[in-house]
Amino acid sequence: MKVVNTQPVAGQRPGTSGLRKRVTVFQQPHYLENFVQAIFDAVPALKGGTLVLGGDGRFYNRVAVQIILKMAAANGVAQVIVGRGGILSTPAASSVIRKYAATGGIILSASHNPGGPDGDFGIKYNSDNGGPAAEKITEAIYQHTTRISQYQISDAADLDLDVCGSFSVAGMAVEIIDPVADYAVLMQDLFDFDAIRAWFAAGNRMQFDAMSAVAGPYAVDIIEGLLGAPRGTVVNGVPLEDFGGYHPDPNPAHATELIAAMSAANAPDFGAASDGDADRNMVLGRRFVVTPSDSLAVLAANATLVPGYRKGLAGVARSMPTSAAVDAVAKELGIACYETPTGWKFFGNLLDAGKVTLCGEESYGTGSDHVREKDGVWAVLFWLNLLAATGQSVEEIITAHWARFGRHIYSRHDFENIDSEAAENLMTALRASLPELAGQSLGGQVVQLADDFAYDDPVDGSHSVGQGVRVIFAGGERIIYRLSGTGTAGATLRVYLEKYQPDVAQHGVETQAALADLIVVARELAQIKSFTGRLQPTVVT
Ligand code: VG1
Ligand code: CO
Repeated sequence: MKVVNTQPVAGQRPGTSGLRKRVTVFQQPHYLENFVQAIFDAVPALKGGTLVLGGDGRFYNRVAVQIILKMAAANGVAQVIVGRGGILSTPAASSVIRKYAATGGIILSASHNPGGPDGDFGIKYNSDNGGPAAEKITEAIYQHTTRISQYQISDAADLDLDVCGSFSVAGMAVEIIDPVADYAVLMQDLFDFDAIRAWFAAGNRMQFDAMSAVAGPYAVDIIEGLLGAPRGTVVNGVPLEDFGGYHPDPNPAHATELIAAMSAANAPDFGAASDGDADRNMVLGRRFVVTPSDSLAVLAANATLVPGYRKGLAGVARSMPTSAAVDAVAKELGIACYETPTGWKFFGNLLDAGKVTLCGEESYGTGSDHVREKDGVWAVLFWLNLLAATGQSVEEIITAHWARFGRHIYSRHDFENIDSEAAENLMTALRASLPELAGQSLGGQVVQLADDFAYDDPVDGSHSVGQGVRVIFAGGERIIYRLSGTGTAGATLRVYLEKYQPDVAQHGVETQAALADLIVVARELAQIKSFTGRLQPTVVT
């Protein structure tokens, strides 16, 4: 065991989901070690406890796993459970933490950000409930990084990560597990695998694009293996350290191969994709895109068709920028609907307290109380179960949903990699304009409420401020502005746009056309062009 002298490195405050930086930043001497030591210092229970460890397999994953194993041994961790090859999807890590009652977990991922030597890396700590550590813990970790002077590490040899079994690193027990097995068992508890198997056997076809990321092994084992879908149903199913050079982000802008396959004349019945760490999902019908906000609402409305949710839902939750489609379902079901800040960590308390069963975000994230992360493969299996149980197509399910609840027309416009100072100035000016906005008419619509979203956690009473500017109109239209907390270069301004359309005759409209007026108002109100020099967003979802 060695004690290594070190100095604080600036900028190690975790963002929306852990610490994300360029790989080259993580490769700087002591950079990773400082942050990992700060985790051990901020969570004393890890001493003598069990730690779950794994990541999405991106470049630097294996190096980081070896370093963390040696540091865990030197910091007195009793046992580490690692996925074979250093692999665990984010939802699988969450399920393993819960199943083995671990003290916590370290997940190595920069999620949907590109990987490779010039790409991004990330690390985050999850607590014993399996979910992202609450803000007070991430803040404590950060505080430790600002005053760190030493870290502890063993000089044990590297462990072979590619064989399952029980091993030891400097006297600490290490259990290398199959990354898929426990997760696959959990999925079989929740979904009607027989019905889905029959759906495939009847000749229905699917394409699952794992985007050369960590969902590959999960999707292959579960969808092609247990559910009997034909080989080739999962494409890009082998995780690559650089995701083949692509953005492993399941949205229409980045999952272009899948969009093309689902638009073809002989398109499969169902399409799906997931992101770098397999917690996000996109689902598609034949020539039909489903927005994540609608997906959450449909899962909520139809949950009792699925064995794991047959008893109904305790409540639902969505992040503030996510559309109110699920609110309409909750109202009809007579259950509570919570509105939280962006980021999965805010769902943890609600799930732990049994206040909600399903939750989701507009950013292609959906999940339930089965784990404490959003879960891409779970969402896809939920949809497969609905397709099998109803015999309907994706388009039929969505259009029937709109007919029943109205359509919440929704889009997000991202302005990526803009100058950080310009982005801050834009938000400052916008916030300053809020007090005068209510009652004003913009583009013919009267502003009902304009504020900077703050959240009081109903379980632990914690108060989170500055969670996004919202401008809500009397007719229900909403414009939301936030700066991303997951990017690694410059700033990303996210503009979220929503309009409610109850009239069935109008449900077929093209999204951007239907939102055109609101888009103009949104850009003018925030003076996007004058602050950022940008006329158009770089990504539209
Ligand atoms: C984004 C999404 C947010 C999501 C977060 C982590 O954060 O907007 O909804 O929870 O990514 O998802 P931001 O701060 O960039 O808007 V993942 O799959 O990157 O862990
Ligand atoms: Co992710």
